[in-house]
Amino acid sequence: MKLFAIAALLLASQAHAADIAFTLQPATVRASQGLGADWNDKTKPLLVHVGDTLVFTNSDTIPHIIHTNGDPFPHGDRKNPIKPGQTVRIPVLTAYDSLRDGALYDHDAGKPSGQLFWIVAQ
Ligand SMILES: [Cu+2]
Repeated sequence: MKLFAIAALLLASQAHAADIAFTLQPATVRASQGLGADWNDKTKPLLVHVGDTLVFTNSDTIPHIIHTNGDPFPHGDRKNPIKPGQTVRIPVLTAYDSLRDGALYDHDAGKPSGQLFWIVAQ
């Protein structure tokens, strides 16, 4: 009975898994959209589920490293930034609510300078 419940949960979570695309626009575009330097709008955080894959495209003109403290996915590779024009697949591993726990942000820019990335992983 217990195994059945676990199997049902696994099936449910797999049925849920999806590729969630996010394109980081160039800084000039973000500014023109009223975002300042932020990567997206705090009032419209990117919604993902644990098990999904974030398909992140860097359409900005400079490389980026996504700063996290381990949630909802590991910190970006400091030696291998996401280059302009590059798309990477990032598995969403844990729940995280950036509205409650703090925005992710560009590792090199640092939190005080903005470049915040609002994401809610359920
Ligand atoms: Cu960092």
